[in-house]
Amino acid sequence: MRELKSVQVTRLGPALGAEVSNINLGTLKPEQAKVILGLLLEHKVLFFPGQNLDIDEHVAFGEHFGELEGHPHKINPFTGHSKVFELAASHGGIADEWHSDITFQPNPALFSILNMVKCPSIGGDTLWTNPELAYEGLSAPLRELCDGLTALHNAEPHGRSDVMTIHPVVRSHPDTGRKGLFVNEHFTRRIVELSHVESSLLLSHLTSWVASLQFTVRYSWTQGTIAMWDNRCTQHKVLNDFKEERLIQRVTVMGDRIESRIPKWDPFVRVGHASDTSRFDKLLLDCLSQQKPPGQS
Ligand SMILES: O=C(O)CCC(=O)C(=O)O
Ligand SMILES: [Fe+2]
Repeated sequence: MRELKSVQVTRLGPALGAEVSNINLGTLKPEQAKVILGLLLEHKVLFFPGQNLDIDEHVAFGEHFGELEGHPHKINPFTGHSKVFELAASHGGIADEWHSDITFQPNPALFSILNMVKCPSIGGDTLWTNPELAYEGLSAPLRELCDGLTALHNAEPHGRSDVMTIHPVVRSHPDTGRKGLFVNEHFTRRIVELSHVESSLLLSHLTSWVASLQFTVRYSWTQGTIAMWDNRCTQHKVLNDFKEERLIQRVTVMGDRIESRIPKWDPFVRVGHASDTSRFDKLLLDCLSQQKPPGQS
């Protein structure tokens, strides 16, 4: 109990993010895991500098929060650990587009827990943003429009365009009830109820709006830092501005359940109306034939 009281929390900005010290994640007790969950709800992304966990400690830390799952497409022979996903910059592992993790699956990642194994002496910061603030900052008519829409996400960045799902454009956090935008630059391809042209315009607005600096926090790494974020109410991206090796390992807590929302409108499909622009609707049609949108039986 004494150890819990001594945890120190320093906010890193008004939008989100806090650094937590005076806690040893390698010997975490269940009651301390509860404290971390409370802090995560409040700050959305937490940083624990100076932890220097080995792989087994990293996995054990993650298991306090639920079931872990390796990355569905990126197998990392290096770690030899099925639950640990690794990104090495020297092998192209730089996640430099805004995203939340694994949104191309019906049940995306809940929490991600990153170990900064090796960081460049300068550059390679990661940014997180708060999509709840971004949603709240939209005009009332645009919020209302977005509330009734769904979007197609797929794993095209991993060469798997065929792995796709549909999520609401706005989701409510199950623990806080706060609504946030749930479309991202990396995995979201199309708004289901809009035409291709309208979808591109709206997605481009929403994905750049969510990245507005006032909603973000930027973290400069030191080796051995653990970061943990809630994918239900954040997005992140790495700044690709470094030359030296940058190596991260991540464990992913699965189990996100996105509330099913009945879209206000039908999908934009024009069956039997083939034209030059039909190719833009192909992915949507393929997806709809694979699955029904949320809320439709
Ligand atoms: O390397 C980073 O800072 C973040 C990489 C990333 O997107 C992830 O681990 O989910
Ligand atoms: Fe990520």
